[in-house]
Amino acid sequence: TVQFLWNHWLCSSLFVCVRGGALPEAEVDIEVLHRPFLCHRKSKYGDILLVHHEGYLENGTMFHSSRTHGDKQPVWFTLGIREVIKGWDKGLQDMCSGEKRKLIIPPALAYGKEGKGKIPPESTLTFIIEVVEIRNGPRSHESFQEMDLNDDWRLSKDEVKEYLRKEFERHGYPPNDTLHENMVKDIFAKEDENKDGFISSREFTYKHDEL
Ligand SMILES: *[C@@H]1O[C@H](CO)[C@@H](O)[C@H](O)[C@H]1NC(C)=O
Ligand SMILES: *[C@@H]1O[C@H](CO)[C@@H](O)[C@H](O)[C@H]1NC(C)=O
Ligand SMILES: [Ca+2]
Ligand SMILES: [Ca+2]
Repeated sequence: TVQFLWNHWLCSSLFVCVRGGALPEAEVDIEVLHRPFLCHRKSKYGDILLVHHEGYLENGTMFHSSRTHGDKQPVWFTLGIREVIKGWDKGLQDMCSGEKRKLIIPPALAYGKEGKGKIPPESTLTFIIEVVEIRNGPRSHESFQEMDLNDDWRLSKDEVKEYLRKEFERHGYPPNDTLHENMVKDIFAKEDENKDGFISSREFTYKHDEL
């Protein structure tokens, strides 16, 4: 994060970012196949999305379908943090819950020169993706407010622990005090930058920049 922020600052202050370079960024071709009439919120960087997806190679062969492969369940991922291929991060913004899109993703935003598993090198991929649910990501302002039980704009260790307990419950895991204690220690080691024993809203949300 520090490295990133440093680079970021450097880029903006020099007005030129070397990494931005001369090459135009590859684009995702987006086609909206279905958009629900009611849309309470749209997906944005940092949100957690639950999606069903089917992926196709250039010759039309389906290489994956969440509806028929594995446990046949839709999958959760966080938008915009490279948890998935870049093409998804770019192509799944501003979506409503229930919306369905077709994305055509060039290799540079998918598996590139190497390919992966069934996906040959330099493949342009087509995905049909349906968003089943959208939730506040761990870095959202909403999440912070939800975690800050006493509204003092900082997270205590107890508040973070309580949050972990609830998250475990929500995902169907039994709470585990030892594990939560350890996680809280890890979290504070990384997030409590000024070591005052609290995660301030600034310490919490600043990492948005990483997205
Ligand atoms: C489509 O391409 C993949 C990967 O190159 C190959 O394995 C598969 O046999 C091809 N399918 C057809 C129908 O040509
Ligand atoms: C709780 O977490 C600790 C530390 O990760 C682990 O060793 C232990 O087996 C867990 N207990 C239960 C009941 O899952
Ligand atoms: Ca608090
Ligand atoms: Ca702090």
